[in-house]
Amino acid sequence: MTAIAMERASEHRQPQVDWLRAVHTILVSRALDELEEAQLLPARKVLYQFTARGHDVSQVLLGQMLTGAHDGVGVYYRSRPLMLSLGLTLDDALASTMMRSGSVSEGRDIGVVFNLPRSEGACVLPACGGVGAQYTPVIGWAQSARYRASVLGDSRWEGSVAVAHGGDASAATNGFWSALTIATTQRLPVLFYIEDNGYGISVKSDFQTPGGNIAANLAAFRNLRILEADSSDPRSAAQMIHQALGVVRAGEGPALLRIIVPRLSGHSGQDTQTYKSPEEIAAERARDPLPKLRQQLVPGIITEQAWNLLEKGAREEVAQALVRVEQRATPDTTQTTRFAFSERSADGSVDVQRQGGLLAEGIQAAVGSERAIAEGPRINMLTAIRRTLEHELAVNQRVVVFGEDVGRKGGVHAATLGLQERFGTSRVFDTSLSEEGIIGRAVGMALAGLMPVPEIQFRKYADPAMEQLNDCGTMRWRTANRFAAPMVVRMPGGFFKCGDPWHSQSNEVQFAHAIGWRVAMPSNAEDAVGLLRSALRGNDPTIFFEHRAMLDGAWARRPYPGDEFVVPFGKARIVRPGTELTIVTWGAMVERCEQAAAESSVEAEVLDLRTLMPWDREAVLTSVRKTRRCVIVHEDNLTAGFGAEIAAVLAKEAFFDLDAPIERVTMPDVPSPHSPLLLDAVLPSVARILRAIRDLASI
Ligand SMILES: Cc1ncc(C[n+]2csc(CCOP(=O)(O)OP(=O)(O)O)c2C)c(N)n1
Repeated sequence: MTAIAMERASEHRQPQVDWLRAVHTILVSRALDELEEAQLLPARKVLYQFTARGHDVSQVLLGQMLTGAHDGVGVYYRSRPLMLSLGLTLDDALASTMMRSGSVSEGRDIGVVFNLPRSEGACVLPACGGVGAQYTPVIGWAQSARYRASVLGDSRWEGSVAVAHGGDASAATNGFWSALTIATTQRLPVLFYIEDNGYGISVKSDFQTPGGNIAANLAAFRNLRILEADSSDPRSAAQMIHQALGVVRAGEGPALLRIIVPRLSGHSGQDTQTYKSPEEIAAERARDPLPKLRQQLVPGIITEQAWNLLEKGAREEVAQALVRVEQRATPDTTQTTRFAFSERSADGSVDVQRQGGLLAEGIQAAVGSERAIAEGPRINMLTAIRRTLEHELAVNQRVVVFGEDVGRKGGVHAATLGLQERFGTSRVFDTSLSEEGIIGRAVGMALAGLMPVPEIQFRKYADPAMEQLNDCGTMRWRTANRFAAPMVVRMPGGFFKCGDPWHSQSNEVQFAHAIGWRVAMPSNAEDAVGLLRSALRGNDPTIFFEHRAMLDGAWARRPYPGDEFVVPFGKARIVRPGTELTIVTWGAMVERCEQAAAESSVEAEVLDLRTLMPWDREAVLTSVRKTRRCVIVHEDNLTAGFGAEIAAVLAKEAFFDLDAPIERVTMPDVPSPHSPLLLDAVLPSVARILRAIRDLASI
């Protein structure tokens, strides 16, 4: 343990609870819940209400103990007392549920899905509506705390911890188990803080974990300290929270604290709790920690009179907050489409998010150059990717590369070969086999100021990570540009000699359709270098699709274009100029289209889109307006493939310029088949493309 960590650990031998402040926050939280339940929900001024009554006392105590300079907290929809304890103002809390401007999401997200950007003090990572989604980003934060202290030498991060706050049912989710595996195998400073109210909406805890006690079931889990507490004894609960945090803060590895709490009303405002008997409800009420806290503090620590004043004061405070919040403006509807991606202000400067990524910390990457300075012989796309990663790792200490088999083996495709040897195991590392864990961890790392470069071994295996990918993509928008998690997800996919439904999927359209992701699909080594570098120096999350057929394909080889070479997103490349027909394509189909165009007697112009989000509409429209005919070629399935989007834009924008229907040459709507014979029968072949060119030219 370092000196600073030891000092911080000793500070925490006794709970540092400011009882007056705690009681004040608890009472404000109660009054807020009561106001919403009794008035604002029936009046439809609040549309979603999640009471925290019963959960409030222990949450506020936890919040008071998160005193690290860079503690990271993952919360869920019932975390409002914790948020108030961490510094969320009463007005902002109420403005969030009432969907007023100046709130944490500007009315874009449910009012209990909170976040709290902080350059100093406990930072609350943007919460999600999905149960269990909070866990793996917290892991990324914890790993980054260690990285920033030990690799970047930033002592302010020493002793910082990450806390994941969830309910008992959330301990059944993939995210929980993924996070638990990573935290315990890597001995990360993480506290799993599980509030067990006995229910997930109406389903009892023994459907979530056998016997209903996750702490008991994890007793044999290695590298995990287990603690239990009951909120109806608030002072000893405070002691247990303090002890659990002390373990984690002292660098002794992760801990899990299960704390029993009553849920004093329905799951949400809509839930009438018909599934509970009157006896069960009465028993829950009897466990309300607030009267117990009063018994424990009055009169020894707080006088009866002071308590009563606090109670009255809290109700008045909330009533006054309501008056102020009702005067706040409703969110500006003209702004709703802003901040799906990083944006620039009128003066050209980036409208930087408050937290997440490098720009938020004032670190500006070199712009690079669009001029390729060809160096040496032609190299394959795989080497081009490896070399670009190597250079960016060398010039930017915040870049970290990780995934399954990425470390010692150098990746199953060999894209990271030798990188761990050169940069060490903190910067290039293997992960457990959990794609949710890989992407969720990357989210937490990006939020903690690193540039994560996770690898998904094969495109299809992004499926288990889709929740984290989607939540990452929407983060900037749903926090109204308070948070963003720029990263580059490398993802090999597509056919390679043979196909199969697991390793050969392309389905790039899924990411183009998801909100907030930039999508690159290079066809050759030079573009791979430029696009990867642009993404690594960018301010948005990016999917970098590495086509397996092109990684070592002869056609895709190009000289290395230099260490500063960048290709901007949204700029198509004219692979072959022509005047009679336009072929729009990307990825592995570019080579086939070029060949088909060369073999045809038609003057076909071949456009390689290079990126699908954004895609170069202008280049396509300009070409089609000139040639008046268009064939779109992609490897992905026909129905709702990205070609459908291009065709829809052309149908609207170039309707009167077209002399023939828009044609699509794609895979039919089946998965990629394994037998090369079957694969060849369905992949767009040079012959099929050629036929489409000829047919279209003859109309
Ligand atoms: C992934 C996902 N599945 C289902 C839901 C719907 N849902 C919301 S809360 C909830 C129960 C969660 O219970 P628990 O984690 O114990 O927390 P509590 O509400 O009891 O505090 C469910 C099923 C959801 N939000 N996310």
